[in-house]
Amino acid sequence: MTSQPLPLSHVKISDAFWKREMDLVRDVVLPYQWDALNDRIEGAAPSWWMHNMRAAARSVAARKAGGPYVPHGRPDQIHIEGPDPASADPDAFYGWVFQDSDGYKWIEAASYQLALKPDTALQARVQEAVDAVCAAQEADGYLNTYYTLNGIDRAFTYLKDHHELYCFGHLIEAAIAWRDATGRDDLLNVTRRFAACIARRFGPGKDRGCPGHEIAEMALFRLYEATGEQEWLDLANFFLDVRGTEPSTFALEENERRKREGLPALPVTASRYVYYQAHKPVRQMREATGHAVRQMYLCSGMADAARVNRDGAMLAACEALWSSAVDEKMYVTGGVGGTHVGEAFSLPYDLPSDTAYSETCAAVGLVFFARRMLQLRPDSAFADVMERALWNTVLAGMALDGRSFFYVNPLEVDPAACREDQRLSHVKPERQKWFGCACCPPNVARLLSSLGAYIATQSADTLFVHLYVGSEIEAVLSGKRVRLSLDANLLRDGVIRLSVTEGEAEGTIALRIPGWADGFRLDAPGRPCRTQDGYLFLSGRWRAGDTVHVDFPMPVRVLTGHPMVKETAHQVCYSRGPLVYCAEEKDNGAYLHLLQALPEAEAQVAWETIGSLRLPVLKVPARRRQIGTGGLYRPWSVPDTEDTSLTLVPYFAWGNRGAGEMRVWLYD
Ligand code: FUB
Ligand code: ZN
Repeated sequence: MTSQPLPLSHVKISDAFWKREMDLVRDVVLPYQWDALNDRIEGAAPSWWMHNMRAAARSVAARKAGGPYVPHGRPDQIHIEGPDPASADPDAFYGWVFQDSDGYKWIEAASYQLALKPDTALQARVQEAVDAVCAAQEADGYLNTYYTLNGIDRAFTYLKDHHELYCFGHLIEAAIAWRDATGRDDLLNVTRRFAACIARRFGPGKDRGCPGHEIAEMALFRLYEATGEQEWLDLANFFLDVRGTEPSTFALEENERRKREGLPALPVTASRYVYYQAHKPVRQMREATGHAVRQMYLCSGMADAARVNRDGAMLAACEALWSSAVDEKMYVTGGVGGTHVGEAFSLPYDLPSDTAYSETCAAVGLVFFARRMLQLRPDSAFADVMERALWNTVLAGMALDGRSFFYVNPLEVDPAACREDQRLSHVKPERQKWFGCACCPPNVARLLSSLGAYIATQSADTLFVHLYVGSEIEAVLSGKRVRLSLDANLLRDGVIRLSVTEGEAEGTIALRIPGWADGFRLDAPGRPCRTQDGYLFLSGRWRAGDTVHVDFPMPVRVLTGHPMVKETAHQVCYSRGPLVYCAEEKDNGAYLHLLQALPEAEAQVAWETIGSLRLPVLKVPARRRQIGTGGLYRPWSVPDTEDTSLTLVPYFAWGNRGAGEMRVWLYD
């Protein structure tokens, strides 16, 4: 029994915490990011997004008027360093080959906000962005500013690294969101024309090829489901089926490039492309490998394929990849990607805290994958991970004031080491205003703005509630429309109240039993109830006024890592509900590694203000090891310690009070 997310306009978020996050995205993050896309933020790395769109539009217009093609001729670079925007060549491309995608994500995020609440000023801004994209489209439908400006004859010749299909995927997501929010199909038509241009080139009996950075797959499934147009389903399936087959399309294109550079050809075997998840046919994949964001996006597309095509072999691969990613390679914060070398998954159980990569986008991708697995097979294990990634790493990616961002999400930080030690050069102890490679900030914006699509999914006769985010939900149960009010505040406790506010229908409401809950107390007199796969299935007739209460007790939990995780040996971390906690220097002084947790001692919940938020912190009895006297190596003796009490803050809120040390794992 598969299920579908509800339309965004059918889930009105009222939750005290999450409503603020969503409003922050609308009121602060989107305007800020619009300025970033237009290179108007002083002291921040330029985005070049609007610059590149306008330059491409001029190039296209000049040719439409009969002028010659004047490429800037650097079609082999992955990044073109720009000068100060004020002195930039107006007709040149600057930034990464995937720069177009930043603005597409912004259009998508802004459109989700428009779907929730009309806003003339925001809509006008998005229209400006949409118009800029439409104007940059080539006459044959091709749309990518990097190749338009640097050498259109090289389009589609280096899919492995040059991200045209990645930008295409983000364009699809933006176009559907914009159409759904406003009814305007300008961007969707442009997207269809680009999709048709791609489908003329790639497909059975045409060129073989697939995205070097996945996302087009899941986006094409969405395009197919949004339009019913078969060709996009065919293209999505083609990209998945070609991936990892012999001879490797990535090797073939790499060899073409090498030939141009006078270099000898490389073997064309797929097995070399583990990093790109193109080392074997996708249905044979069992281990999460390579670049973490790519892997998560591929898994999301595979899960869509498993559902849409009812493909059992694809589902088996998804289940195995899920288990590899989540049971062996995920941080306690729901982050994935243990190594900064290639922003990638490392070996099973290799989860270093200080050199962690745990890119914000990879956690966003894990949320995408989890929701798709839930659509295939409701199992609370998927929702537990979705919630963990969302509440911890995704939220940590953005400052509480919405004005700065983390790309990398370490579990241990020493700002001095980050400054001095090259091995930590990727770890920023403070959130940044923007990035030259700015994939993460707009990814957080689009996920938070579409949170309603993750809270619940529905099948013909069942509404599954996966996330306890207070909201007003309009669902269809066995063909009948009902309105429900979901009351929750997980910062406070695990008490959930679900009431029917309008309508009458027969069917089932399935409430997730969170993995963090210490059992549950259900109050639903007379309502037939059973539990399965971590959900509480409540069935029967639902009428306005019906109310169900569930208390999911939310004790403080002291966690330890799997014994094979070397990094967490003899360490513990604290969590409560979906939140993982960490110690910061601001509350606990420097040298956090000298702290010794006392896991058996009781922790207390207290409320403190961080930024402008009242948040639950933990007060935990602990000991502080004394530095004492003696040299670098000393005779062992029972360590001298001093009793102390630690203040632990939610991981998502760390780094909002200036730079300082931070640790999630404490020695026990
Ligand atoms: O390559 C596009 C995006 O930039 C990736 O998803 C991120 O990991 C960063 O490399
Ligand atoms: Zn990113």
